[in-house]
Amino acid sequence: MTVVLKLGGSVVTDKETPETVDDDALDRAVETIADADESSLALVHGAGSFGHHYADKHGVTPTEGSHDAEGVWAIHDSMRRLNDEVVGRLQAAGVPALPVHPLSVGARDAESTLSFALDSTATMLSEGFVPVLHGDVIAQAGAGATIISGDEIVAHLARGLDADRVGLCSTVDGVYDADGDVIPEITDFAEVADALGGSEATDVTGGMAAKVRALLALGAPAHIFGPDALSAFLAGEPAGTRVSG
Ligand code: IP8
Repeated sequence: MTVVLKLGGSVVTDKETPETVDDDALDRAVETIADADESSLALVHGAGSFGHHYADKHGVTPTEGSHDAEGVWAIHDSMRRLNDEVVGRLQAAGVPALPVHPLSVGARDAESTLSFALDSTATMLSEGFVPVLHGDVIAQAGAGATIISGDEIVAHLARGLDADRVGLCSTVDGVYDADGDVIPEITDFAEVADALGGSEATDVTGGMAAKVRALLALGAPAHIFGPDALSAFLAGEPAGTRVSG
């Protein structure tokens, strides 16, 4: 059973204060992961108050690249420091975590098609480690370097590792309907298009419509849930909204 789990940037950092880890929330997530009996787990974390701050400062987005090496390094370095923090706390809790930095293993061509070597991640998993990836900057042909979000990495890992389950742990309890209740299951975007702003809703900030569409296109069932449901997700139990195309 291979599980891909993303800890959202808003879960592990204090989004209001630049470069600040949310100690309590991260420790709680780490403890839950350490207590779970999951033998093949790949983790991804978002940027929160680390990478987004520097991405804004240097004007780098998933579609706007930069050739300024110092700026690109500043974005990557902030994510590397957050990754160090996550890996260090996991190891301290007994989880055999190791870092995988997307800048060093991925690239996009001029049409934005991603190539992302999974050898290191897959081999870590088969050797009993827990690879920990993160949103990052990656080189892009003709554009310098652009942002790759944690969600894009999750989708790539889910397909490339043939994941059995995918989880997105964020600060919301799931996908909400128009009345503010969590929708238990989504199998078709049309079911939730109205609640999420319509099927044409564009999404440059990683909003819910884009997440749901991307998850529906995966081969594996995915769950969107809040931190309280993390242990249920890791135990294979229902958690938040199940998205399965
Ligand atoms: O928080 C963004 O990743 P996300 C990555 O998963 C950077 O959207 C470096 C801003």
